[in-house]
Amino acid sequence: MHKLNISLIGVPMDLGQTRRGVDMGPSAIRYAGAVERLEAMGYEVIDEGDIQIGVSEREVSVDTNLRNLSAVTEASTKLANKVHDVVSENHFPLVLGGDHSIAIGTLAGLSDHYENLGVIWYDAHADLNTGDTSPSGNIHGMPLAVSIGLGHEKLVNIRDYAPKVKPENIVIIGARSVDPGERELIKEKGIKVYTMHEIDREGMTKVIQDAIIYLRGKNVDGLHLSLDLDGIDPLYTPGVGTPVLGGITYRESHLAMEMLYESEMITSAEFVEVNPILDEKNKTADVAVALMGSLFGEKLM
Ligand code: NNH
Ligand code: MN
Ligand code: MN
Ligand code: MN
Repeated sequence: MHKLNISLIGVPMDLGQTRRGVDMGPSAIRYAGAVERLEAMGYEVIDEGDIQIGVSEREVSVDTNLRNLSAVTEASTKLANKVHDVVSENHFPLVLGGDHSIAIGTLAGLSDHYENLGVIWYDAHADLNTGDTSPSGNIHGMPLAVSIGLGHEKLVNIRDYAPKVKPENIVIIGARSVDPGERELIKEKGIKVYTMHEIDREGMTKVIQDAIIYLRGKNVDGLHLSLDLDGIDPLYTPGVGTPVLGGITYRESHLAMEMLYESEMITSAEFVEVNPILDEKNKTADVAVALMGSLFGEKLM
């Protein structure tokens, strides 16, 4: 991460799911001091402002069960173009959500800068649903499937190329709520998953060490961290739309971020699903900012 300038991009998106309030995530994370925290560590931070999201007129569609497909496609395309520009300027893109559907845009903007992009998906969920397997029709449960080229063609083909990521370049960490169709896809595509079982059993140190060795073995030339705050236990991050008990602890998450910093592999990141309306005193945004500190190399002394 070598002190690249950081471009902060807010994405006030809530159309990928049905709980209101997650569109205020970028404000909550800025309010929690993201810019100041990173500047205090010596980074130059450029706040690029927010991507404009279309109004949430309830989209009724006849040919798809995907909620708000057009509005999500439009916003994803704008975000993708912005992320693409930021990387062209050799800045580090740090994207603030917004629900996790925004990862569709982030990855679409990133991936054509790399031959072989890797992705760490830190999440209670696998986000590998398609229209056929989704229990909800919510696009925030689909971004990882879209990035490997599966799902609605409008989403899959943003910026006119697909797929964005190879399934074998993906590592999921923290999974504990996986739908049947997702489980099948994980097996079929050989996607690497560290569930809570492996984290409990081997410890976060071993999990991150293994993940790094695995991704180095794939010769990734860039590594995106997509961090869904619901990956962490709702004890620490209650302000998320779909909390799942039994998650990663606050300390384990810091350790994971510190080890990722030490790996010098991370080239972009996003922090998603912060919903200040469901939160307790901005706790979840505070955790996001604290974890950003560790991801960018903040030392305890
Ligand atoms: N798997 C469920 C779905 O597809 C829930 C997804 N919710 C998330 N994903 N928050 O990270 O609807
Ligand atoms: Mn510059
Ligand atoms: Mn997610
Ligand atoms: Mn999740």
